[in-house]
Amino acid sequence: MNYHVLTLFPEMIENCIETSITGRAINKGIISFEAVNIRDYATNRHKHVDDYPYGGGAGMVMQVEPIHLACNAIKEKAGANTRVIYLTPQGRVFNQSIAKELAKEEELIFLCGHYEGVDERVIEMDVTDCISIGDYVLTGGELAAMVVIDAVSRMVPGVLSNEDSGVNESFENNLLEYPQYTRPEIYEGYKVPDILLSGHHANIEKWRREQSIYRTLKYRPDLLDEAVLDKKDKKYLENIKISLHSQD
Ligand code: 6GU
Repeated sequence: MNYHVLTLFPEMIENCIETSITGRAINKGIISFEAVNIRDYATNRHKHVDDYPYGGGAGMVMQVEPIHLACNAIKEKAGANTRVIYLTPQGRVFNQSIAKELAKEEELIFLCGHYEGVDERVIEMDVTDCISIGDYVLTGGELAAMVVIDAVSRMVPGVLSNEDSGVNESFENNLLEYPQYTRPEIYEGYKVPDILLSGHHANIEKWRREQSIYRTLKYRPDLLDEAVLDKKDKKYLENIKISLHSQD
């Protein structure tokens, strides 16, 4: 996986991606990235990349030309059909299934906007996907690009050291993850659930499954509509729904 990030703040991307698991994946040669400074493609003397909006209004708009030139330069290496993802609150809301889908690509171009956004012709000419990371507004697309890159990278084979750790986790099958504990067994009176110390694997699996369902019902009931549940799961769910109702 090769990421190309178009940005006015390349150091923001570099600092972030070179840290932790994505940094290790770069060192292992599984992923690579380049942060491309859009300003390097400014054609005017002052290296301006933004201007006042036609029709008036607040703020500045990023110009089409430097972005288009930068995009074309990247596509020379990455291929003309490389997807160009523009991070914008107007995009499709990012989720785990989009992360998995993007992880299948070999090259991805991310465009980070600033100011009041980019000239609409960039979207018409170059952008293939618009992605938002949620219903709030950021000052720029860099953090959103990093969120997407992080989530996509961990779906690229070989990035996670234990391949398993990408399977039994939140949003897999639209269920939240079960709670985890490690030593010590008791901390300031707070105990690890007995079942996890029992050594009884089938019971532990059952408990974890039920915890996943319970948490999803409690914190993200919207996910349950899409969750794949078997007969036992459904029975458990009905029972906890009844007992939660009797509590209110
Ligand atoms: Cl992708 N960009 C910006 N600027 N703000 C956002 C966003 C993206 N997603 C949510 N808010």
